[in-house]
Amino acid sequence: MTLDLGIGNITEVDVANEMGFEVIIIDHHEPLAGSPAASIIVDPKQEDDPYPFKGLADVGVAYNLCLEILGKDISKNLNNSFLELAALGTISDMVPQVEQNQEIIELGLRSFKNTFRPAFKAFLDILGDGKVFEGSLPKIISALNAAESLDFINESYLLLVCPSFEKCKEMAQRLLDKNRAKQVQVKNIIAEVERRISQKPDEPIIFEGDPAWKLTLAGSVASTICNKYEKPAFIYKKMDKESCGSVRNPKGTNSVDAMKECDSFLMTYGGHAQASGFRVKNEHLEKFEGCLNKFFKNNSGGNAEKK
Ligand SMILES: [Mn+2]
Repeated sequence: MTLDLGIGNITEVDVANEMGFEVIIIDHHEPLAGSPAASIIVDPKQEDDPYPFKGLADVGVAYNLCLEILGKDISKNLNNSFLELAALGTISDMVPQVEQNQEIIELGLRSFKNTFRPAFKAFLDILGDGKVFEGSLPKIISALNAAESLDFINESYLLLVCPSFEKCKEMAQRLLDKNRAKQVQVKNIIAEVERRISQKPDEPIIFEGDPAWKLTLAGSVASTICNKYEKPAFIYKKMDKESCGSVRNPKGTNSVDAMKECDSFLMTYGGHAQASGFRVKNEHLEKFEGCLNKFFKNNSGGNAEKK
């Protein structure tokens, strides 16, 4: 079962099928050309999908699916528990806070104030004597985002399902510390990107990568750089043979359209107009960058009307 990805992974789903997996995709990203051969695909952005609201974060899609599966059997407490998670996920995915997103956030945060979940109690205890205050949510969200996977299990998951308050406090503190360290690393990468782009101020995009940069930080770096310079920002980690990166685009430009245009150089890509990702063979990096520069030279802001 894939969450928040899969709609663009035609090849990977074929491989999974060959290996004997049954694949279910629960995604909210834009479909590319063709759909993967999964047995079930839930994605409101599919062309023939009748769901009226297309702006859900993937956590919102998952929440709706839970309601659909559990039907009337869902208890008030379980629903509140889901809503707390859906609210946090919806806020952190930075989707527009309208329609069902707004509803999820409102109901989820109402429940959050009296949360039963030891993990959230632990955060609130560390951050503000157990009470919710103005800045507690962003702090909790960034801490959960700073988690890494240990043996393929995400630390945030382990924290969110941990029943012991004392243990949760240790884990929450560790994530808060990790987030602080991450902020320092992000700042250092941004400084390096800015040093490099000062040499070439006239390029229509910012396209920078390095073997030393952590892929998990690429999104944060790209966001800051894109906001500051108001240019599409492609930030990647260069590995032995391939590079993998995150993209952030100013409003009115479309990163997925740009990569569609340049997809002959790419291994995979996908996401949203304003935030997406890609994987590319290192020998194609230069051609990919050239193609993007050409696309954005010809389409600076021109896509605003299209969407
Ligand atoms: Mn997403």
